[in-house]
Amino acid sequence: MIRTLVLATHNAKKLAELRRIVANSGLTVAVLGLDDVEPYPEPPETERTFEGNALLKARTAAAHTGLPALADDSGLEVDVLNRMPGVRTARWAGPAASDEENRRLVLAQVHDVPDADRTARFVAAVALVLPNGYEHVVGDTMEGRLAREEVGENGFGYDPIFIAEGNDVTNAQLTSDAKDAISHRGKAVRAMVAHIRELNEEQR
Ligand code: ITT
Repeated sequence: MIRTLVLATHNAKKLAELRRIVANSGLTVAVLGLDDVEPYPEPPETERTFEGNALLKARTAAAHTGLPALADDSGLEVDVLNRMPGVRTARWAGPAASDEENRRLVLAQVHDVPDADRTARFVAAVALVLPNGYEHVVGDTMEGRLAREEVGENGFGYDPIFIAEGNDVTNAQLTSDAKDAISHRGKAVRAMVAHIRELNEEQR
C-alpha cells in the first residue's frame, strides 16, 4: 500500500500545486515535501526528455528517503522556437535565471511573431518511483499560445505569458482550481493518482 508520498521538487510553487492537486483528488496519503526529509544532493537534470528527468528526480528521492517518491519535470514548448525551451525551460536565460528573466527572454525571442504563430504548450512528466524499484511515468500537456506581455499575478513561472487554448486571459489570471482543471500538471497528476489507487487495490 502506498500510504506516504514524497513530492520531490525544490520549486515551492510547483510543490504547492502538486500538494493541492493530490489533496483535491481525494487520495488518502500523507504528503511530504523535501523540507520534511533529510536533505540530499539534487541530481543534475541531464536527460533529454521530461520523462527521463522526472524519473531521475523520483529515483533519487526514493533512494534517499526509502519512501515512495513523486517527481514532476515540466516545461514550455514554443512551436516557432522549434519546441524550445523544452527540458531547458527552468534555465533558459542562464543557470541561475529568475522566472522573470526567463519570461522576458522568451517574449523577446518571439517579439515579431504574429498571434497565429505564437502557439506553445506546457508539458509535464510525472514519475512515481517506489523503494522496491517499481517505476511508472505519465505525461500530459496544456496547449495554448504566448501572450504579448506579462499579465496576472497567480500561478508561477511562465504563467503570466501563457494563454491556454479556449481562454482569453493568461494562466496567471486563472484561479488555482481553474488552472488545475486544464493544466499539464493537473491532468498528469490525476492520472497518476488513478494509477496509485489501482496499485493499492491490487495489494488489498
Ligand atoms: P524541480 O526540478 O526541483 O521540480 P524546477 O523549477 O527546476 O523544480 P523543472 O526543472 O521541471 O522544475 O522546470 C520547470 C520549468 O517550467 C520552470 O521554469 C517552470 O517555471 C516552468 N513551468 C512548469 N510548469 C509550469 C506552470 O504550470 N506554469 C508556469 N511555468 C511552469
